[in-house]
Amino acid sequence: MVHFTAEEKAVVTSLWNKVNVEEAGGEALGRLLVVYPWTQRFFDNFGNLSSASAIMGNPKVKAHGKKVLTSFGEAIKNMDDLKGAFAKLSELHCDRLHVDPENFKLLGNVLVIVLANHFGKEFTPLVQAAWQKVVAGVATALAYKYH
Ligand code: HEG
Repeated sequence: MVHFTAEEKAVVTSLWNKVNVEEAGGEALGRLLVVYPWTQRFFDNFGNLSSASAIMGNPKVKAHGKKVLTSFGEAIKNMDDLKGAFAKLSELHCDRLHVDPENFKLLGNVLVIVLANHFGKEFTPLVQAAWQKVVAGVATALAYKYH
């Protein structure tokens, strides 16, 4: 499992404290659905996903993106035990939702791009490196209960 240095924890936490989970969550989930359109199959009850602008403006996408990113915040509080923090959600995504765990990696990388867009120069290579570890750790933790 990934290990985070004190410095990595500090840069990750300090950026996270400035993230608007509603805005960034909607943007990350929306971009996932636009860039990797096959991910739309999990959200067939979300209404109009017929174009990039429909997806980015869809209130259900925004609401679910907020939910996902709020839950992602648990990672920031539990960087020493991502597996424990996401054990229940891993079971849910495997047993009930049947989400292919490859999608967790895709969402993580989209989230990094959203953060890079938002924070610009503040998102230095070192900050990015720490965040890539977080999103990879969350993807591994969410896949852990798959069988
Ligand atoms: Mg998942 C539900 C978190 C990636 C598809 N996701 C949920 C819920 C949470 C969550 C907290 C609500 C659980 C509940 O109702 O008890 N999701 C979560 C995280 C991440 C993630 C933290 C990755 C960082 N999810 C993810 C991806 C997909 C997906 C990549 C599909 C491409 N999630 C999914 C679906 C639902 C949830 C289909 C159920 C949505 C609903 O119908 O309410």
